[in-house]
Amino acid sequence: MQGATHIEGTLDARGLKVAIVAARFNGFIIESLLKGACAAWTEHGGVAADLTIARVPGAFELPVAARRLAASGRYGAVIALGCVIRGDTAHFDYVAGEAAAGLTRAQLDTGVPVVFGVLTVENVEQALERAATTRMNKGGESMEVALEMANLFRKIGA
Ligand code: INI
Repeated sequence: MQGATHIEGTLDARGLKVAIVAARFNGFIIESLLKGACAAWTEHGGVAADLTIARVPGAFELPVAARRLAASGRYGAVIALGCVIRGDTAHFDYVAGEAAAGLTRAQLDTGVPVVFGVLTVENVEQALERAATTRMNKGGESMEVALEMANLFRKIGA
């Protein structure tokens, strides 16, 4: 609407600090997501020194680490990368559900954007499809969400 104040975050990584917390479980998928996220970071002008990458055992550990990183006040956004495959586990619903609920809580508790870069898929094929490094994958998409949200919050201010 004309006359209204429109605010939107850009994808500019310059001057921003972002943290990624990545699970080691299903590591072959996670490394591809991480590659995608790092490629997007560089593509949008980010420098390596402004990016922190923390590792946790599995998706279930992502929320507590994401919350700690977010609460540190050092980052404009935090990205959680994980991969939960239904076929692998009877506790898929617990791991995936708690990761989603915990990451939501982490961002609401801290006011820092926490991006849900967790694949929740039926099988390895679906995971590989979403993690392919030949094009923008879930890791790259997650980085772009982090940049947009961090820049939006910079515009909104405290
Ligand atoms: N963690 C994952 O990230 N993905 C999975 O598919 C998975 N499965 O299949 O169990 C998984 N389990 C480990 C879990 O995240 C915790 O690390 C573990 O339960 C210890 O808290």
